[in-house]
Amino acid sequence: MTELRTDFPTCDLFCRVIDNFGDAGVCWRLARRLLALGVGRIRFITDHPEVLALLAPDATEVAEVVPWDKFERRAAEPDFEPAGLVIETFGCRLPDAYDEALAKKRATALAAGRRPPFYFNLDYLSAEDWVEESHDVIGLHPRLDLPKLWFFPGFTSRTGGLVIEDDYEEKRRAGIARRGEFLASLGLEAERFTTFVFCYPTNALEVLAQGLALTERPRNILLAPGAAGDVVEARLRALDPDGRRVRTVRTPFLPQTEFDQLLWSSDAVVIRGEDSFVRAQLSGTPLLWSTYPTEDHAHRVKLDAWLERFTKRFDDAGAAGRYRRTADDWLEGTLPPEALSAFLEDALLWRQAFESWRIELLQNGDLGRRMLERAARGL
Ligand code: TRH
Repeated sequence: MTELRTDFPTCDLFCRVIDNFGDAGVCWRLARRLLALGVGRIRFITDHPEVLALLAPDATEVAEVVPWDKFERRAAEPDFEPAGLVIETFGCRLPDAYDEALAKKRATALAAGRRPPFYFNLDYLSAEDWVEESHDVIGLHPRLDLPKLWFFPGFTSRTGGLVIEDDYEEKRRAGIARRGEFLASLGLEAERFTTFVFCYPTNALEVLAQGLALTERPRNILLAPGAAGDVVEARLRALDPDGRRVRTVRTPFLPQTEFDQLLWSSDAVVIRGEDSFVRAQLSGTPLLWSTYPTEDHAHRVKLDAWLERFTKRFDDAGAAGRYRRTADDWLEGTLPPEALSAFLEDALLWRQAFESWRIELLQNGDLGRRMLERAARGL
């Protein structure tokens, strides 16, 4: 596919980190994608540059990374110039001084008959039906003449799609071919069934450890850094002290550009959040989703909405029903260890649906491209 040539030379992308890595992870993946599509220069404004540095050690070579406070002060200076493309993420609210400078730039451009800056708010990912109604909707500023477009990533053609690089398929093929080499670099045998686990401390970790260790055929377990991995690792060592059933490895925190290799090297994954969840779906590796837990239980609604769409991809209604129960019970914490182990044993059974879903997502298209095409049309 040919790269889109965009005529937005500059972009300001705002990212507040609520917790964990997902806010910066989603924003940074999009930033890279926009640069690949021809945006000349990105200012990445974040209140937690250290989170970005972990995800992308090369971030400052790729974009101008500006701490939020510093940028807020800069935005109040009289000669400050906002970018032509502005992306607020997850309703993080831009500094007032920035909104004012942007409204001024807009007024000047309109008066001169030039294209005004384009202002997005990019929201969280959800498979819920209401997303299609809220996507591509203009919101007005309470005080200023500063319209902003609500844009939602998503799983259907009536949403913005997911970030998918043009060379994703090529990279995936190469990554799958590298599986043996990658697992060997971690001291693991490639012939073994391999599961990557990146979940939350609030998940049913005891069940997970017991289910992983419940096997006749020795398994490889890759555990991501973090508290959940610490607990599962300790339990696996207790359940299988001589490592006859499970060979457990803690993976280092890989740069985001290398994260896919964990998914391409696995036969099944337990995956969390938003960005990792998307990458797992694009990989086609059968997954159990640890939806980001919220106090209002929105995570259950999110999982249900996703299951509703995904399980349609199963050819076999019985398998679809079993998958749905497994996924629901995993999130609820009611999944018995035997069922967790059976999910892994039956990975081949799920593959067809995950492959078909992944193709659908690829065909549905790329969020970065959709944003630039939409911005080019103006408000
Ligand atoms: O880290 P997450 O749980 O983040 C979030 C946040 O909590 C956020 O507030 C919430 O809104 C969101 O979940 C739903 O999960 P996520 O989104 O998958 O982000 C993890 C990022 O970390 C992702 O970009 C992949 C990256 N990563 C690496 O680059 N290397 C690694 O080794 C690992 C384990 C992750």
